[in-house]
Amino acid sequence: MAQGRGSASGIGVIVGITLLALLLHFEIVHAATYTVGDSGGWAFNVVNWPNGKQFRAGDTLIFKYNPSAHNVVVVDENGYSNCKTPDGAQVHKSGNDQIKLSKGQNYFICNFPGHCESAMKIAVNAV
Ligand SMILES: [Cu+2]
Repeated sequence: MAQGRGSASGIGVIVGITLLALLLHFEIVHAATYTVGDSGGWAFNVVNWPNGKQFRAGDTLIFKYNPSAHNVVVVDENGYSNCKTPDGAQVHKSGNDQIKLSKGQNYFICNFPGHCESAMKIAVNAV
């Protein structure tokens, strides 16, 4: 009797763990990772790279570049359009930065002099 109840709750635990694993797997499948610029990386003229792609909030962008030559700055729409770095902007400079997208527009520029003006910037809309 006691043994029967024990194995029944054992099955319940296994079913629970399986469901949890499926849910976690589902989450992983639905959060994508993109290398910005594909094989060219984060570089001049990367501006059109997001065109035609569908991004979701929680997706991760990986920015690969030589950190002595470039950086990645999180900016707002004005910063993106005018290549201006807002006060207190988040600056990434590892050369291999992983940044999660927020819902809505996400703007990134390289703020080394002249780089943003050379189309080293992207605007990514995440749904
Ligand atoms: Cu740069």
